[in-house]
Amino acid sequence: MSVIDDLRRIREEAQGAIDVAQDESALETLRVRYLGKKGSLALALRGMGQVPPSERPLVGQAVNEARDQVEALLAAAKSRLARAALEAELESTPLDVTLPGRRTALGHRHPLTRTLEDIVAIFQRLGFGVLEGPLIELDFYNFEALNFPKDHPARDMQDTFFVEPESLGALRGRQDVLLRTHTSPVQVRAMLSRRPPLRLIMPGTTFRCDSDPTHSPMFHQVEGLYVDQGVSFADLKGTLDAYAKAMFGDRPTRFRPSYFPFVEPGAEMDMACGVCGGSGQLPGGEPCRTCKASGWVEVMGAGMVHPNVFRACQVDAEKFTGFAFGFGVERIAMNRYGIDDLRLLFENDVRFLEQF
Ligand code: 2NL
Repeated sequence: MSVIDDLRRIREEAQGAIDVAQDESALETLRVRYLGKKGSLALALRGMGQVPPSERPLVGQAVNEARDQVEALLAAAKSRLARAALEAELESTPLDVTLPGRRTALGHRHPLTRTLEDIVAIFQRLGFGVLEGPLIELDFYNFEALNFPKDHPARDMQDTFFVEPESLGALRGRQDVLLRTHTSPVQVRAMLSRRPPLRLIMPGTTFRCDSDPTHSPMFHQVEGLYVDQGVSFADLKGTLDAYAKAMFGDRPTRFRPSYFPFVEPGAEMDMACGVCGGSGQLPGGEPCRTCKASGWVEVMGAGMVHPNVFRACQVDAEKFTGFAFGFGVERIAMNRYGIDDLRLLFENDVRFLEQF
């Protein structure tokens, strides 16, 4: 029976070839040669035409058996090769599992960011939301709406970065585009776009023409605003005292009269000096340099929102009152981390930053 003979010959030949195959691609070539659509077994099946019908089931069964056997040989060879490859790798590249791992260098947040996040968290606990706004502003939001007189020195090119009218694209030619000098324009935008009650802090980057060991042309501020019916100076004192105690520890605060065009009355909040404990003197008896022997350090400026500001921001000054405050973030971070030159904060020298 020639088909059966063919099948045996094919199987024997396949076994010989599979036994000596050296890699998986050789096995694949053999699989195609014997089991493929145009392979030896397929060819043998064509001989079925000559097989008498009565013997066809028997021959069919023999073809199936031959196919199963070749498949089994291929599978066995494949796992033999995989095992051999693994053993070869284990012998050639010894792996020392006792070696300590390589530590990944972890970065950390910038000291200024950490300070800012702590401030924000405290005001959030006191019920304030957080709002941000554009860094490039219009004179209206940065000065006009905040009751700055037309000839106020802050509006001078000496103090404020104006954006070149040639570089303004759609706003080309305008003389009133500037880098915000404080975060107050965000509060103006908040009052114009929302209705009271407003209880918001506005952290962010601000810009002034100033550069020396204590001034950077780019710096950061947090301002806050609380507008509702019946907000009083007592609310201002209680809120800001609670912030100062949460941020700096349980120390006395005091409020002194001060002037800002956007508030009336205006005040400066001081806190007992953390270095001399408020005495103005160091243990040795020499005067405390941190508070210039006064026993107090400035924490922030604040005041009741000026009626002119409410008018410009379309808040009904007959119905609503509000307090606002503002302070710089760099000075707090420098104090906290003992940094003596503000510019170090912005040089991004890793040798400096990794100390915190
Ligand atoms: C300071 C003092 C202050 C404000 C900021 C403010 C904003 C609006 C209305 C009223 Cl829209 N006031 N902000 C008020 C008082 C003081 O900042 O020394 N900042 C560094």
